[in-house]
Amino acid sequence: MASSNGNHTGATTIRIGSRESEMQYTVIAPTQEQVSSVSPTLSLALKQTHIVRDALQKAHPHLKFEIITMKTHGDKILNVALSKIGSKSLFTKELEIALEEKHVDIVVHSLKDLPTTLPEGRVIGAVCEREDPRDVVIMHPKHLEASLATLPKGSVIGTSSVRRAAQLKRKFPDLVFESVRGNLNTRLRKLEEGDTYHALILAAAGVMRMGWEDKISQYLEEDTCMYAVGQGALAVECREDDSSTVALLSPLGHLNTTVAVIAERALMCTLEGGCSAPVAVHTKVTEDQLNLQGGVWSLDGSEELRHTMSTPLAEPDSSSDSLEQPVKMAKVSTTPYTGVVSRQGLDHFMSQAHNLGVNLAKHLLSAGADRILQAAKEQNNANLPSNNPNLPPSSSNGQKKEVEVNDS
Ligand code: DPM
Repeated sequence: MASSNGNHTGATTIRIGSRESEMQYTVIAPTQEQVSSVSPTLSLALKQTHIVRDALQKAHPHLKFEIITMKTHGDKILNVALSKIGSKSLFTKELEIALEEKHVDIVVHSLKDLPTTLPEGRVIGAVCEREDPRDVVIMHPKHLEASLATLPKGSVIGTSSVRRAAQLKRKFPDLVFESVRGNLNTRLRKLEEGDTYHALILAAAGVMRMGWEDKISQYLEEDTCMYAVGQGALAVECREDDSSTVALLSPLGHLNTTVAVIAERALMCTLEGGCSAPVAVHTKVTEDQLNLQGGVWSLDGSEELRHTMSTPLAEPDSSSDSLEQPVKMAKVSTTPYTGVVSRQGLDHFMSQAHNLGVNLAKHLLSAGADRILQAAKEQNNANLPSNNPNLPPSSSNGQKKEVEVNDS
């Protein structure tokens, strides 16, 4: 935790690092006077940072929270091929450095963008309550009455996610899947103002946080498209040794979300899938049980492997859904729970959830997931156009991979 005046006697300020807003301006009317009344459209990253800042402010009214924005490497070089940069932390590196050098105290992420192994000395201090984790369809204005099942043959669906493309190709072989790049604002503009895409597939959570709920045509259920590990949950990252900040984040933690994502991340970690692997999940938490369905697909969707497992979750205090613990009880333990801070009293649930993910992964591996994932990895590494998931995996055309623009 940082203090504005170097000690803790005055007003303490917690500094929150965020990717800079795209600050794309929505022009309300084309006249000169009205152009001055434009409203900035915040990026998803900054909206998410505001959500966490507001929750922290509510939990700690006496503290000050300051958002420090920075442009990340990935934001600056959107047109350079990924193969020339070769970095997965394109959008987070500057933030990681700022955290390490103590220029900021916390950083807000979409959990699905955080690797299952965090950099040394870093922890997820809180996983906030999950938004709707499903994927959704946003239709072109010309096709508002359609669904994926009724779109004409050959309709082009925009997504750069191999997970979405693989599952949907299997279900809708007559649709064509093409990469769509840019942040959420750019993608929506490409859909609505262009003639390239008939529809986009996006995460409901991002769409809702942008305030575009009324643009959603269809929610995809698990028989059609299972979601990504961690999708819909926000994670707050901090330094492992910064125990006062770890304690401060405690009220933001949401128990059901935390156990669900620990199971999902343990599955992903054991499968050794990265965030671009065709791996998906569907998780249900009931009062006393955690249910995890996991799946892996070949890139063209021809192979599918799914399995569901569950574990009992015995609640010592079923009336409370909060991770809040007295400050001095906050205990940090990173290794077993894929980066998520463990808190005394909840360790039991976290370990049950973690075991569930590991066991499901082991089951899938023994049923052939390793072969499917290895083949997918080789096809990706062979520099196949992963930004064009519609091409069959064997038809390498030598096209360079482009920057996978992360929306958050
Ligand atoms: C990751 C993927 C995508 C993002 C891959 C996947 C989607 C890329 C694309 C790991 N990160 O989901 O299979 O569609 O081209 C991202 C989004 C959000 C976080 C946007 C989205 C918002 C939702 C959330 C990009 N990261 O998926 O529509 O907070 O979970």
